[in-house]
Amino acid sequence: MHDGRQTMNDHNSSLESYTQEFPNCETLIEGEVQVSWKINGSDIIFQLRSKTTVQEKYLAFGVSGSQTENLMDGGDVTVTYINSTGHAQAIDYYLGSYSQCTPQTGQGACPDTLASNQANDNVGLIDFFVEDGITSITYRRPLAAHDTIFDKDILLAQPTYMIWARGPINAAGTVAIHSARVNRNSNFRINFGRVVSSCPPLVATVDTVTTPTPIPQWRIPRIIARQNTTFTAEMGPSGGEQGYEAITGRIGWGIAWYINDYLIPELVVERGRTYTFLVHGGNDSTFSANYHPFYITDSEDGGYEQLSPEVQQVTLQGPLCQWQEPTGGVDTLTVSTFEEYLAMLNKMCEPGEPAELVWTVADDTPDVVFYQCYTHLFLGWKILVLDPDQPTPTEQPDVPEPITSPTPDTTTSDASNFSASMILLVLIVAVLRILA
Ligand SMILES: [Cu+2]
Repeated sequence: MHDGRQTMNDHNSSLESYTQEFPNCETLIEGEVQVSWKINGSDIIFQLRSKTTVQEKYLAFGVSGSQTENLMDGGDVTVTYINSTGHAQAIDYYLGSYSQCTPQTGQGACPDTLASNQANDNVGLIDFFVEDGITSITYRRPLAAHDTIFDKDILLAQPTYMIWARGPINAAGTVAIHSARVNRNSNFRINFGRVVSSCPPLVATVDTVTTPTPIPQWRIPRIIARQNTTFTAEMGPSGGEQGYEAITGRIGWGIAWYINDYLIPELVVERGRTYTFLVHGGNDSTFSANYHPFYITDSEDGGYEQLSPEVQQVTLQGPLCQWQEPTGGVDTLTVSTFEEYLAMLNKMCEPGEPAELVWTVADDTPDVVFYQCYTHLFLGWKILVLDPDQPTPTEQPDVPEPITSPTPDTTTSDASNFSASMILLVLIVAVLRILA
């Protein structure tokens, strides 16, 4: 845990005036998270205080997307977190839709500056410190919306519907799906113009040595396909810490590919064989949250669209089939096996025939490739590629092995880094065809 003080002295205002007691306070999560504020001219200064702050976990707080309920969609929030180098961040976000940020289109939960190149980051970090086990991040934003659409007003004359959420920051540096958030029907409003208010004191828990309990990984069987085989590719929830995160060792968004009704199973294929993927990833490109073109690549990340602005010819789509958790969600930590989890899910399918990807594995295909989503990062997993005379490895390792990709850095937008991914992608594009 970072313990120290980081200060950004904004404008010429004195730090003293910012760090004196905040007259107003409201509880976001009882005993865990509080927000204090004060009005400073045309700005409002917020201080978020949290009992538990883990690096790369965000706390987002801001104005609801609706004036009558606590709605994430359309919300204008500030995402605060401590990054991997121990520095505080306070970033102006617009929650355009309930999906991962797609920087190319600005759709999803994006920083304002990615949501539109017309929009600005109107939030300024002021101060960050840890004291008595309580982490405080202080930032300011204008009371009045600066960017139309992407910012929302905070009114002093009447209560404002507010939203908050907590969750992980993903490897791309943007928010992943929340692990906790305000209840949509909670009628949570704050009267920012009120005179004075207080919260019960926030007391850090004095932990004896906290050894994080390892989270048991769901056992997802490999699909061994040493003959020509047809697979079905659909979307579903990523199963939280026991699913995608445990399997891959990284943070996803909250949805992932399901192959033959299994959450991101490892596929074992053979060079020279032909595999057909029946793809149900959604085909409405204007709705990026539900648009998941399927492709195979040597990139562990996927999200090809985010990596390359110029090549857009992959159009492998099909009507969406998506497994969904029941209303209210599932606490996956109480579910001991994937099979138990799947039994709780319902599958919703749009009408129509799936798209069909036909892939004949070439002799020079690398030993490990990945099935991914073209629009979003971190939705797929591994395909093990064997030679015809090579025996199937018998053991599935308990801990994901580090993947060594032949591409040195697949997360930048440097065009020179795409070549290795592209070679394989182009091979596949050459053989794909779409059923009418
Ligand atoms: Cu996708």
